[in-house]
Amino acid sequence: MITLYTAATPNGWKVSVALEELSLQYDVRALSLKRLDQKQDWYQALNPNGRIPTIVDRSAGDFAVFESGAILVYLAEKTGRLMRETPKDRSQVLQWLMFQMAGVGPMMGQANVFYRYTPEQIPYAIARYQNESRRLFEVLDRRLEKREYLVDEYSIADIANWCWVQTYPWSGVSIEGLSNLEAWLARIRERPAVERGIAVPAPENMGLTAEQFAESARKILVDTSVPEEPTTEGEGEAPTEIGAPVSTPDPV
Ligand SMILES: N[C@@H](CCC(=O)N[C@@H](CS)C(=O)NCC(=O)O)C(=O)O
Repeated sequence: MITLYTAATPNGWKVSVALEELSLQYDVRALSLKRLDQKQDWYQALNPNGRIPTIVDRSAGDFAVFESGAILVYLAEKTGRLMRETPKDRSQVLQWLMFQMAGVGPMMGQANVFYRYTPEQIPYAIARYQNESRRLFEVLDRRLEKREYLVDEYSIADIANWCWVQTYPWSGVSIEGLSNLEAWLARIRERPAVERGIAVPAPENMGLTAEQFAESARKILVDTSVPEEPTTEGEGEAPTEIGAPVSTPDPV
């Protein structure tokens, strides 16, 4: 059994999609990013970075893994699935996984921050992160020419990239003219495990309108001081007082 600490964001979905694809048994602890659950001591003992997602593998001596890319590799190695076998193929899966971790995720995340959440509009920052995201989409599109998946067979590299790229409208980045990318987005979307994975957790944000979601995300960024309600979720002793985070939380 695996415990997944998560929230309804692309980095969280990467793990719930992989767990669904692998038919692994897991239970979900939904963290409220707005309430800063991720900054609590009990959680940072599992994830020193104070962000979601994290897994704890109960069948491996309560082994905790943080960083979504590392979690995907851990799950692939645990099951021998969603990863290619030869050293060269495996390297290619890792290359496209790292491409997501170091490029697509951070760039789209910053595009979201400047396009959606900052109270002040900074055109240079918006353009910089949207253009860089679009450039990365073009790299993916070229890679997917005559390929169904990034390393030919569906792998953790596809899961990682797909969970971010499919949120392109939220980042305000166009996929116009990128027909290989568009076909790949649709192909993966059809997978039942993906459909189940992106419905995890039964999120606080689900059922919100786009405007309500944006407002909630803006509050995470701008109002970082005091939680509105006490922490009741998660494991261990929930402290009665929550300190201000050391840095501005990043909602996605
Ligand atoms: N590199 C990390 C990034 C994790 C991350 O940025 N998570 C965001 C949600 S997608 C988060 O927890 N934000 C809340 C915060 O920064 O406090 C990973 O891939 O696991």
